[in-house]
Amino acid sequence: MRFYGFIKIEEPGNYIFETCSDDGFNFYVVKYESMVKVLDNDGTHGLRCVSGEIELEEGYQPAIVDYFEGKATNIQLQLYWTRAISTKTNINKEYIALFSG
Ligand SMILES: [Ca+2]
Repeated sequence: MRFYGFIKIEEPGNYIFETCSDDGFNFYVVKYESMVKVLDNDGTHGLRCVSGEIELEEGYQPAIVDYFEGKATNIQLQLYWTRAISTKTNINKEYIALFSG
């Protein structure tokens, strides 16, 4: 099922959304007249969480939600958000170590 609506943004900036759903759930925001997929948790699955980040302007932003229920024995849908405190940067080499197999 597809639902159309709005999300109210009081402060512009980057927002991190997270969903935990059973089963499928996709979340889109319409930016510059294009659907931007923020969360992709599609398909048939048990409770599974995914997150995504998007920069949003202040105001009522058009939002679209797809929800799909596979087995009706287990139904869960949670949606969270938080403001991203800063924008993404390159990871400094002091903070990451990788070794070849
Ligand atoms: Ca289910």
